[in-house]
Amino acid sequence: MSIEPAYENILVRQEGRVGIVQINRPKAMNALNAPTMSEIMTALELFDADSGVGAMTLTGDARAFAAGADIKQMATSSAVEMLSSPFIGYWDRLRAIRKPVIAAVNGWCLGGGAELAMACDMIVAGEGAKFGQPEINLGVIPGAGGTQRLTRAVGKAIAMEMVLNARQLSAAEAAAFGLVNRVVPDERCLAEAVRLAGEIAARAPVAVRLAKEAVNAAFETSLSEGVALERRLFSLLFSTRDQKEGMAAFIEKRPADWQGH
Ligand code: DAK
Repeated sequence: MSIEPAYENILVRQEGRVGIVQINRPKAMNALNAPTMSEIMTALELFDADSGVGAMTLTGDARAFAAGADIKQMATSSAVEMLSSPFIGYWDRLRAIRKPVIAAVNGWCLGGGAELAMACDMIVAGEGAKFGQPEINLGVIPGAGGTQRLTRAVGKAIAMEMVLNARQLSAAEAAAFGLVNRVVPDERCLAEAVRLAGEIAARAPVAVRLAKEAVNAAFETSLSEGVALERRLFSLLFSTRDQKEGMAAFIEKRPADWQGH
């Protein structure tokens, strides 16, 4: 019998093969304190280890995906405390998740909240979503990958404006600049992210995991190293039953029956 952890700051459920994690601190605009980040990561890691789940969706509520790290919690911290804070480790744990994670963003997506969404694999945005790195207004800069992931996503010009001058992006701008995958009516945001996650979760599971690994490698390696990794992962997939099944199904003009091995 599996025992579900008791969560205080998130809601967790499953729809088909999609695990859904909802940040639930509405009174604090879903600000990300350490217990909330810990619970998010525990829930995602449990879904990652569950063969009944093929992809995950991470969301907030109608007003905020997350308004950043909890300012009240870190306001009096020292530099040494921030340097040695375990907080940043939660983003590393998110990077280590092997199945796709799709952020469904409504409302405010600021600071650490934007960094959390950007550390996911895709972002579906409601049309009223607002993205920003307002840390400069607090006398600091992004500290959980914002300067790096944002710049890779939207380019130097827009990233400079957002990080140095707290420019906010509307959902439409975020889509135009390549930060989000698609914009949908606010009330459709989570459903669209779950639908997209469900489509991916229905695909060959090992190929999906290695596809994610290969695309992420494009941000970490040189072109030649990345292409070499891709070639090894591609070849590795020929050891799976699903590769034999997928190609046989094409030749026999029938849907493939994926087994995940
Ligand atoms: N932290 C704590 N509480 C927050 C919050 C936040 N980030 N954002 C909102 N709240 C709280 C407000 O204080 C308020 O609480 P009460 O006063 O009712 O107790 C409640 O949520 C509702 O907020 P507002 O009254 O302000 O609502 P409005 O609709 O007027 O404005 C807003 C919504 C989202 C525009 C506004 O709340 C806002 O500007 N929030 C702050 C956004 C922000 O500056 N975010 C960046 C935070 S800094 C680290 C790495 C990275 C980080 C930390 C550590 N390490 C390497 C260790 C990340 C840092 C950040 O994210």
